[in-house]
This record gives sequence, structure tokens and C-alpha cells, in this order.
Amino acid sequence: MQLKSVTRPAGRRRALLLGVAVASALAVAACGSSSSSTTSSASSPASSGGSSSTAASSSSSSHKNLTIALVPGLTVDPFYITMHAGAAQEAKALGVNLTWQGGTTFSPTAQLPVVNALLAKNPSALLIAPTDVNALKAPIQKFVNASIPVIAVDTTINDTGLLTAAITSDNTQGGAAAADAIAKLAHDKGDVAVDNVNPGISTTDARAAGFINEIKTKYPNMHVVATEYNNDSATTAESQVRNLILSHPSLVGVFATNLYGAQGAGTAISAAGKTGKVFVGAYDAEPATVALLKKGAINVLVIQQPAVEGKDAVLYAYDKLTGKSSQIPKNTLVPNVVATTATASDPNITKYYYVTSFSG
Ligand code: T6T
Repeated sequence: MQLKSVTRPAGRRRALLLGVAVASALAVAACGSSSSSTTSSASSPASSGGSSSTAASSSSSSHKNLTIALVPGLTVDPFYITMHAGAAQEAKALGVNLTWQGGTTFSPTAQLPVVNALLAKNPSALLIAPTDVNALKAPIQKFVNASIPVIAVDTTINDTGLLTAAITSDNTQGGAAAADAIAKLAHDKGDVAVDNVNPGISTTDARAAGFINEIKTKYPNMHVVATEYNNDSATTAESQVRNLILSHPSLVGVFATNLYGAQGAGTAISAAGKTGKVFVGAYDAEPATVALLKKGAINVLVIQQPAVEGKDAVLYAYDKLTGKSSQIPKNTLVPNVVATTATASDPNITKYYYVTSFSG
């Protein structure tokens, strides 16, 4: 089932079309090309369509000196690998250079040295998935002070005034969708728990809040009995969910807010023989989580469109660097796609599954 999407402003349509190109070029349909993004703008978005397209085709050779740096939350996560693929496709189409550097764990400790080293290289623009809403503010401020525009992609920081734009999935909606799906399977009653990453991550915090709020406001006979933090570790998530099963006999559902939590929660449910008894709603579609979805150890997967996010981020950076700032939406919300065990092999769903490698 694909969730409601809203058409982009006319000036963004070229990005949408490029999304199609990314999906075909990768032959994996990772980017959810047919969906569009909702955008809102602090300045006014372009009212006349196609100007980026014209600029891209006429100027691709004259912008070879532009280097856009993409710093993911971590480099080994299929979500960010798929984002890289979308960004690289867009950079190629626009004739700009794209660099990709990051840590191998999702933490400010791993990300800060990468970001600080990048500043010395003076890229034309920085695209970043900040690993913490506060810890990345000071380094991002340094880029802004050096007149290097910064676009947040996926996660963001608290001080959004520093950013040229922010692109993310509809995280609140994704959490609420998981809550509704679990409630339906559990006949609107019982205890549920959240397995989150770490406090201070904008995306996963919003997903957890969306889930908890939906349960509290719509399901009076359901109760959120615990929130655990797994530090982006599937192994930790697995042992947390095993413990939740033991300590909460009325547990009917677990919401895992990202890919590693999903792997851990699904594995725990399967190992404990709780498939079909404790329902799992979770985020992100890569081979391990899709396998768990297919066998019913995960019941619902909220799938994002990271290639679309990466592509949009490169386009907005290009617009900023080529004098088209008025075309850039301040906030872009990319819709989710929700998969269930029943739809896991449907081509309309599988085209959104993430890639696990990209060497662009
Ligand atoms: O869920 C994605 C991303 O959106 C989130 O910000 C961090 O975790 C992932 O990368 C999945 O591991």
C-alpha cells in the first residue's frame, strides 16, 4: 500500500522524473520513483516549472568545478547506500562532482572528525545526515561561516536556521502507521513497546513520538509499556526484545524505529516462537528485514525513499550554487511506503527495497 502523496511544485518536477531514471539505472527500483514529495518553503518556491532542467542541460559542462560533499549517518547502512546512489545519479545529470565520506557507526564520535576534515577541503556545498540534533550544530555553523551552504538530508539539527534546506521522510506519519497496523493485528488491545536507536536523532525520535501519540490518542485499551535504546545495534535490539517478551506477558506489539532495530526485533520474535502473537512494526527494507517480513516475524515495514532524498539534496545544492535559491523548498517531506507480509513480494513494493552496495 502506498500512502497518500502530494504533488510537488512545478519547479520540482524534473527531480521527480530523475527519480525514475535512478530506479531504472540501478535496475533495483530502490528509489520509489512514482512518489512525490511534499514541500514547504520559507521563501517562495518557483512558480514556473522546468528552470532547473534547462539549467542542467545547458550548464552541465560549466559546473564541473562544483563539488558537493555528502556525509551520511554511516557508510555501511543500506539506507544511506541507496541515498548515495540517488545522489550520484543526480550529480552526474547536473555535471557536478559528488564526494561521499562518513563514519562506520551512527554517532557524533564517528561523524565529527569526518565533517571537520571536510571543512578543510572547502567543498562547494555540504549535504549531511546529522547523527545528533545538537552535537553537529557547531561544525555545521563553521561551514555556514565559510559560506558553504548546508542541506540536512534524512536527519536534521535543532537549529534549522543554519540550513539551506532539510529533506526527510514523514517520520511522524510512519510511526503512526506502524501503530495502526499493530493495533489492527492485536484487535486494539494489549501492551506495546518501542525499540529506538538513541535519544537526540531527529528521525527516529519523531517516529517513536508518532507511534506513541497514535497509541495514546486512538487506542484506549493499548499501553506503551517501555521504550528501549539499542545504540543502532541489531544484537542489542534482539536481547532487548527478548527481555520485553519475558517481562511483559501482555505484550502484543513492538515498534522498531530503524533498520537495525527491525533486524533485532524480528529475530527475537522468531527465536522466541512469538510470530503471530507479538506483532512487529518496523522501519527500513533491506534483505534481512525483508526476509523477516516475508516469514511474518516482522508484520509491517515502513519503507523510505532514500534515493529520492539524495537526489533532491543534490538538486537543491546545485540550485543554491547556481543562483536559483528561490526555487529551493525549505522543508521537503518524502512519503513512506508501507509493506506487509502479504505484499512483501509485490513488484509495486519490491521496487522500493534498498540496495546494499553502490560503487559510483
Ligand atoms: O532509518 C534510517 C534513517 O532514516 C535513520 O535516520 C537512521 O537509521 C536508518 O539509517 C536505518 O538504519
